[in-house]
Amino acid sequence: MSARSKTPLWRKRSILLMLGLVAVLVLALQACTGGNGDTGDSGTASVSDINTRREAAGLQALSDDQLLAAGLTYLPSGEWDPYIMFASGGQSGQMFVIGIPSMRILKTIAVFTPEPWQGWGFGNKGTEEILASGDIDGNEVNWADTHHPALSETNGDYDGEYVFINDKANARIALIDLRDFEVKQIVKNPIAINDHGGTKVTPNTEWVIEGGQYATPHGWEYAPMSSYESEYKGMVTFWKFDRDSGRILEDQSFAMELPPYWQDLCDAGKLESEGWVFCGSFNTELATGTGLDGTGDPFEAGASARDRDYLHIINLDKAIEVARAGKTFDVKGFPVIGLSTALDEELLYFAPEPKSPHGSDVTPKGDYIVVSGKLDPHTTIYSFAKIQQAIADKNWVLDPYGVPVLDFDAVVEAQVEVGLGPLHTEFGPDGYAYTSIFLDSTVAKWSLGGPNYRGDDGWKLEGTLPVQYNVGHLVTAEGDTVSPDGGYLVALNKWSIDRFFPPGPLLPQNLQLVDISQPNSSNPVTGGMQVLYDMAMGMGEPHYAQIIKADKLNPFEVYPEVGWDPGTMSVDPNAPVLGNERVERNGNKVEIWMTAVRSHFTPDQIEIREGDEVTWHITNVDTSKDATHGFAIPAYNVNLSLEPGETATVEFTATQSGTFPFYCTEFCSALHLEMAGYFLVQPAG
Ligand code: CUK
Ligand code: CUA
Repeated sequence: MSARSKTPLWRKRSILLMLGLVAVLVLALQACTGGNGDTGDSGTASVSDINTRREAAGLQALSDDQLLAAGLTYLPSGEWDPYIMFASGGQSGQMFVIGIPSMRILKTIAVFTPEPWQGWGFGNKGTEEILASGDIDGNEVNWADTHHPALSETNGDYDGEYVFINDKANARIALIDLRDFEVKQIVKNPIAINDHGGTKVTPNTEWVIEGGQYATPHGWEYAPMSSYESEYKGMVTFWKFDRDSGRILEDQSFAMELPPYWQDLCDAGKLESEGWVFCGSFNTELATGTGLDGTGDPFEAGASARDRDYLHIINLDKAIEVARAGKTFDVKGFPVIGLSTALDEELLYFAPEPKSPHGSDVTPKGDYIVVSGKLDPHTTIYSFAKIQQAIADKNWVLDPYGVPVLDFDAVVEAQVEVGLGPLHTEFGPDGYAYTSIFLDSTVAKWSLGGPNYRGDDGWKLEGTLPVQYNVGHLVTAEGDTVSPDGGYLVALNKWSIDRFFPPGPLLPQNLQLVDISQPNSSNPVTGGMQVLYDMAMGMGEPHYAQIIKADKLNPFEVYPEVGWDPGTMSVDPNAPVLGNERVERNGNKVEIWMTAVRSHFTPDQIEIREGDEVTWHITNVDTSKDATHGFAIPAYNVNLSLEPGETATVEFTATQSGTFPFYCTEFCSALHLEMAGYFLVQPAG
C-alpha cells in the first residue's frame, strides 16, 4: 500500500485539522466582531452556525475544546484511518478491528465463537475444523473470554503479518493471518484450563507466551483443595511460532511449571532484555477461599493479605535449551519443565512487587520493567541491569518453593506515585509512559528517567487525565514496541455509567480516544492529554488492544486466485470452477460442485434423497473487490460467506426431507434476490 512517509500521518492530519479549525475560529470571531462572517458564499460553516444547528437538533452547544476534539476525530467520507486498533472482544470470544482516530468498527474477527456474517462455523468445513481444534476433552466450547491480542513483531516492531489472542476462560490461543483477517489455527493448552499472561510475543515472534492464571493440578485433574500447596501448579507456556508455515508448532512448544501463585500478565523482554520474560503474579498467599464451612479467608481478602507478590523473571533462552535437551516431563504428551529443574537450571527468579500487581510492561529499550500494584499508588520500575547484577551477586532469599527472591532495593530503579489502583502501562516516543489508574479513573502520564529517556528529568508524574470510568488497559499507538509512535491513546474503560443512553441494565464499555500529541505545557494538569471521543462498545468487554500504523498492513483486496482455500492459503485443486459444475452420486454419497457469480448459483436445482451424505463445494468465481456472496440453506444451519475467489466445502447428512430454497445472504447485486435455488430432499422410501 502507501509508502511510509517520515512525518507520521496523524501528525500531518492533525496539523491540517488545526489549520482548518483556526480558519473556522477566525471566521467565527469575525462574525462576533461584526466582520464579514457571512459564510453563505464560501460554504464554510462558522462555529455559531454549528452551534445554532446543534441546538435546533436538541444538542448542546460545543466549547472550543469540544470543537477541536470533533475536528480531530472526524474523517470525511472516503478518508481512511491512519491507525488500526485490534481490540480483544472479551466474552464475545472475538476480536474487534477499529479505525483510529475515527473509532469506526471495521470488522469483528470471528475467533473462538461461531459468527454468521463471516460464515464462521455455520457449515463451512474449514472453519468448523478450526473451531473444533479448540474442543476440550471432546466437548465443544464455542465461547471464549479473549483478553490480550498480540501483533507479530520483527525486531521488536509490529510487522502487520499476524495477530494472536488468548482465551482466558479455557487456556486457548488463536492465530489470525492479517492477509485476510481470518483465524488459521486454535491451540488448546494441554496442561492448563485457564490463562491470562498472554498473548505476548518475543521480538521476532519466535515464541508466543501464554502465562497461567488460577492454579490447578497439571492437566486440570482433580485434587482436593486441601492439597493446594503440593498438587496445584502455576505455569507459563511457550508456543513455537513458525513464520514459514504461518503456524504454531505444537510439537516444538513447551511449558514451565511454576509455584501455584496466580500468574498474571506477562511481557517479553526486548533489546537488552531479549530472551527473558516477565510475569506478574498475585495470591502468593496461596489462599483457597472459604467454602461453606467458613474457614479460611475469602479470595479477595486472602489473596491480597501480603504486602508483596512476586514478579516472575524467566530466562526464556535458557529454558528453550533445557526443553530441547529433554529435561522435561510429559503432561498429556506436552513437555513441561518441572519447577525443580527450572531452579536447578537457573531459569526462574522472583522480585518482590507491590501489593496485588496487575500489569508488567517492558520499556521500549528493554531496560526497565514497569509493574503496578493495584493496591499501591505507585508504579514500580525494575532495572534489567540491576536484576542481572542481583542474580550474579546471588542477592536473594528463597521463597517456600525454593525460588530465589531478589532483593527489592537492589533491583528497583524508581517508583513514581501515579494514583490509586494503577494497572497497565504503555509508552510514547519521547520518554513518556502512560498508566491506567483504575480506582481514580484516570490516565497518568509520567516520565521515564535514565540515559535512554528523559535523564534527570524523569521518574515523575507529568499529569493526570480523568476518564469515564474505571479504566482497565490502555493502549498507545505501537506503544509496546521498541519504537512507540505516540499521538493517540485509547483508554479501555470498564464502566460507562452515564455516558450513553442505557440500553437496559447491561451497559456498554466506554473506549475513550485520547490525544497525547501535545506537550505537557499545553495543559499542565493533564500533561497535555485531552479526551477526544467516547466509543460505546456493546459487544463484549475488550481488555487489551494494540494499535498499528495502517500502512504496515497489506491485506488481500480479493483472494489472489479463484478457488482459494483460506485454510491453506492456496488454490484448492478440487474447487469448482466455471464450466465444471456438476453433481455426482456414488451410492448414498452425493458430491456437488457449484459456482457463485453475480447473480447466479450453478447449478440452481439440487435434488437428493433423505439420508444422503452430502459434500457441497462452492466457489465464488467473482473477482471484483467486495463482490462477496453468501450461501444459506434453511433448517440445515448452513450459512457461508464466500469472498471473491474463495472456495468452501459443506458436509452434512440430509436428515430432513423437504423443499429448501437456498439463497445468497449478501446483497451483492441488483438481482441479489434472484440469486437463489432449490434444494429438494425426497423422503426416504
Ligand atoms: S486484564 Cu482486563 S484490565 Cu485480562 Cu490484561 Cu487488566
Ligand atoms: Cu450473491 Cu447476493
